[in-house]
Formats: sequence, structure tokens, C-alpha cells
Amino acid sequence: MFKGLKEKLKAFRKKVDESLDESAEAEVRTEVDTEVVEIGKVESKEAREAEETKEGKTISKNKIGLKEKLSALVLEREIIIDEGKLEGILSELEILLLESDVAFDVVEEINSKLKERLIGRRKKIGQRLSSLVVDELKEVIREILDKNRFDFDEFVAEAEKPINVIFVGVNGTGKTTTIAKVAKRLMDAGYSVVIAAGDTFRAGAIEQLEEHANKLGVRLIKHKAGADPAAVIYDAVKHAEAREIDVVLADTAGRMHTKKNLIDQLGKIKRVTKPDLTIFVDESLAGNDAVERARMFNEAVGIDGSILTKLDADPKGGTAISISYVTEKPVLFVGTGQSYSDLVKFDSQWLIERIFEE
Ligand SMILES: Nc1nc2c(ncn2[C@@H]2O[C@H](COP(=O)(O)OP(=O)(O)OP(=O)(O)O)[C@@H](O)[C@H]2O)c(=O)[nH]1
Ligand SMILES: [Mg+2]
Repeated sequence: MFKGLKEKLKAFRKKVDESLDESAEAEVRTEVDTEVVEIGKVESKEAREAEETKEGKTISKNKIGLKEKLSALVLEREIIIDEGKLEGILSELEILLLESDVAFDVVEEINSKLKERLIGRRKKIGQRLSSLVVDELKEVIREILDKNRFDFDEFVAEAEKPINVIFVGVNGTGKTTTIAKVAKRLMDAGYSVVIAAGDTFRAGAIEQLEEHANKLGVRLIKHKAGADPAAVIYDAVKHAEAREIDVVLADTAGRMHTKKNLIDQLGKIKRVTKPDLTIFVDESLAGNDAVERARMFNEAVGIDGSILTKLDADPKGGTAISISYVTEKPVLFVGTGQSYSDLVKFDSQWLIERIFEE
């Protein structure tokens, strides 16, 4: 997960510490060296006197004293990070983030937040500049991700039942698989679930969902292929009401955000079945395309949040950083593999740990 991004971050850290830091530290080191020479003079004078009056023990004691003084002196020295120093670092970082699929708007936001946090900051000698920058980067990403927090479990616990959740997105992004994962997760938490086969369009879609339903032991509400998806989901909601089932999870056919008639069909599904949550599903590795599609689905039909799939196969990670900022809607879950248990409740800390772990 995020292998490419991690490698880039590693190279970035190295570059920051090697080149940009060196010149500034060299200046201070020269000053420190001068003072060390001064201390050295005093120390050796003391040592000489000690040697003259007492025995060798005192000399070695004085030598340790010199070392301690030296390290204290270096630690006290600080470098102030000015805008000029930061400019080069931030433009390197900007390229790194753009290459890692972080959306342009988000890169700009990260940049300005980092400037606010770093200009005028004092860096002690010995403290790595890269660590200071990366620590702040983590905090900035956390801030961006936490802006649209949403607790799915809390929502399910508190909402009036049945809860109708529909899953939308373009073709092949993992909607159907994610429905099966969410169904399993809800059942494990003690909720009753029914699934609606709202993809009546793609050949084999109903059978695919039926297979999942059978494996999980969940009731599937289906009509014939080609039927009106709004009618299928409406029936599933009525079924859930009659049987006091907690959650309806409704599949829909994959559709391009640019196909107006198909997007209008989602509008009809929403009017007829009044979902409590409309969840946009896309794959992490689609990068900026996924972010753009999320924005367009949100504008056209309205979404309440996103689920990003296939993080396990995404070397970059920028989609997960960007999608909630751009849509102003939370990421609810991420998919990390093909089995039912590969569904992680989204959490900024989880993502930051995955990106920055070495
Ligand atoms: N590696 C990985 N594969 C996934 C993940 N989620 C889904 N997939 C795979 O992606 C493929 C497509 O998944 P589907 O659930 O059929 O996608 P869909 O969005 O329903 O597709 P359409 O119905 O055709 O629009 C399948 O092979 C899934 O196993 C994930 O988190 N990680
Ligand atoms: Mg599907």
C-alpha cells in the first residue's frame, strides 16, 4: 500500500536534510567551532593546572566536562526557518504530492497551511529539518481529513430503521463487493440486513450479488434483468419495513458521470426510495479521475460520503487524501482487498500511519 508515495517521501527527507539543511547548519557550526576552541583553551588550561597540582584522574574528568559542554552548546543553537529556506522544500513537496495523485486544490491547501506552521519556526541543530517538515505535513493532512468526519457506526445505531443505503459510482470500481463487505460488517455487529439487486442493467450483475447473498446468508430482493432499479430498491425498503430489518443495502449499475440519462435514473431512484445515505464508491488507484467523478456525482445526484476501494493496489495514496476535501463529504470506509473482511472504517490516523510508516 502506497509504496511509491513512501519511496518519494524517503527521497524527499534525504534531500531536505542533505542539501537545504546543510548550508544553514554550516554557518552555525562555524560559530560553534569558534566557541569550542575557546572552551578547549580554558579546559586545557584547567587540565594543565590540575596536572601540575594533582594526578591524572582530574584530567580525564575535565575531558568529559568538555564533551558535555560541547553537546549542550550544539543543542542550544537554533536555526530560524525563513520563507526563502522553505520555498525550495515546499516546491519539492508540491511535485511529490501532485505525482502521488493529491488533487491540485488540496496541494495548494497543504502548501499554505505548511507555510503558516513553518515560517519563523526554530529548528535546533541536530533536529532534522525533514522530520520537522514531515511532522507538520502529517498534522496538516490530519486536519484536512478530519474536516468531514462521520461515524458510520454511530449513524447506524441512532438512525430510524430501516436505513436505506444506496451505492453509486462508475463501472467496475467495487460497488457490489463493497456491499457484501458492509453487509458482513453490519451483521457481525448484530444488525439485520437485506440487499437490493438494483443493478438490473449489466449481464450477470444479479447473479453476482446473489452469490454474495448466499455466502453471507442475507436475503436478496431482486426483479428480472432490465427491470426498473427504483422499483427493486423500493420493494427492498418495503420488505425491510414489514420484517423490521435494520438496513437495506442497494446496488446500482455502474455508470459514467457524463451519461445524463443514467445520472437522471439515479435521481429517480433517490426520489422514489429516499435513501438515508447515498454512498459514492470509487477506486483509490483512479487518482484524480476518482476525485473528479466524486465531485460530479455529488453535484448531479448528491452524495453523503465515499468509499474508496483497492487501496491495497494503490501505490500513491493521494485519492484518499483528496476526495473528502473536494466533495466536502466524508470517506466512510476503504477497501483493502477482495475478501469480506478487507474493509476498514476510515480514520485519519489509520491513513497517516499507512502513509508515513517506514
Ligand atoms: N484488490 C482489491 N480488489 C477489489 C476491492 N474491492 C473490489 N475489488 C475487486 O474489483 C472487481 C470489481 O468489483 P465489483 O464489486 O464487481 O465492482 P462494481 O463496481 O460492482 O462493478 P460494476 O457492477 O460492473 O459496475 C472485483 O474483481 C473485486 O474483487 C479491494 O478493496 N481491493
Ligand atoms: Mg456491481
